[in-house]
This record gives sequence, C-alpha cells and structure tokens, in this order.
Amino acid sequence: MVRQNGNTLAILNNTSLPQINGTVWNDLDNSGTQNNSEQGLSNWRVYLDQNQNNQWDANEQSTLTNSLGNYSFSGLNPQDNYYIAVEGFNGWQKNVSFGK
Ligand SMILES: [Ca+2]
Ligand SMILES: [Ca+2]
Repeated sequence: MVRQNGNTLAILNNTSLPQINGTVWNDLDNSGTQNNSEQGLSNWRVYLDQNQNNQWDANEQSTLTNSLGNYSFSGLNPQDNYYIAVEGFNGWQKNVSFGK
C-alpha cells in the first residue's frame, strides 16, 4: 500500500491463473481490506509490469478499473509469474508481485 496526501491506495489480487481479478480502492483506515465506506477507484490503469521497471510499456497488457474499482486479466500463462502494478495518479504507485 502507498500513502499519498493521507490517502492509501490498496490493491487486492485474487489469482487463479490463467485469470487475475482484483480491486483498487482508497484504504482510508489502512486495514488492507475494503470496508463498506471505502470506495473503489475507477479508471485507474492496472498493468502487468513484466520487466518490473515500474512503468507501463507498450508491450505490457493493461486494463482500466471499472466503476467499482475492479479489474481482471484473462488468458494468462499458468507457467508464468505476473507482476501487477497500477499506473500512478499524482504520484500514487504500488506494485504487488506473486508467484505462480
Ligand atoms: Ca479498509
Ligand atoms: Ca514495465
């Protein structure tokens, strides 16, 4: 999680390759879970930072979160590792990595 101006960006991933689903929200109480009062963040670009340079490169798969802050990737290779990242708005940035 990343704090910026008192807000905390949080990302939850549910990984079941070949699919990754998750949510991006403002974790106001820094609990790591999404409370009822904490709204999802829409239109944030989530991407697979496969070269781990903290930038969204042209060859990296990406998607925008929906109105609830949810995103999903499908058709991934179960043999690979994927590195979820969110493109920073106003300096917010967070990477979450996980194994296969
Ligand atoms: Ca929370
Ligand atoms: Ca990259």
